[in-house]
Amino acid sequence: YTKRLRVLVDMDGVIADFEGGFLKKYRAKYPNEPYISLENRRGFWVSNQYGELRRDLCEKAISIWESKNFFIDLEPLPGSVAALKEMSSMENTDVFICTSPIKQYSFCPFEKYAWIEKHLGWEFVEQTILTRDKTLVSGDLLIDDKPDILGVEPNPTWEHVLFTACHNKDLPPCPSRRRLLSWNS
Ligand code: BVP
Repeated sequence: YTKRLRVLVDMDGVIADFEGGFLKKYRAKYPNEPYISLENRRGFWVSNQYGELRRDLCEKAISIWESKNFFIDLEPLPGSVAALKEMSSMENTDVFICTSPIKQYSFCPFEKYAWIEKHLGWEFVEQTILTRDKTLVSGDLLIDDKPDILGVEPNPTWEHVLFTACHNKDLPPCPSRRRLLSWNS
């Protein structure tokens, strides 16, 4: 018996370009408002940084990802589709997509499944876990761009591999945590 490797892969910021999709639709909807370039993004929460820029921009930012077609229109991040297909074709390896939907549930959960079918195919819809608490999901690795992944389970089974994104690229190096720079390099 060979132990299988279970890899959990986050969606927004790891396989789907949430930050790029957000900025494009925000600038289209609010062409006269200030914005934060991807180069200057700091901190996981887009809404927090926009709220710090000007108080009312927090809700304007939120209105973007709460809109219909926001999640389905996201572009895949470079190399992500090929990497997921290649990983799932490897021997003794199970790949799951593990993603947290936003609380406004009108469009996001449906569009996440539709995105996965569109870009990765039906096989991956079966491998999809929607949860607001990733500490409850067991796996060997969790590839995720969020620096702090917390929940009710204090000792998750997975090792968190931090996927580099515009908002976490300048975090002080943490020797105990592995990083994945991109799917291509
Ligand atoms: O569905 C995404 C977008 C949303 O949180 C979810 C993060 O999921 P994971 O990547 O952890 O799986 N989201 C929400 C806000 C603000 C809400 Br108020 C935000 O600033 N950034 C963000 O990604």
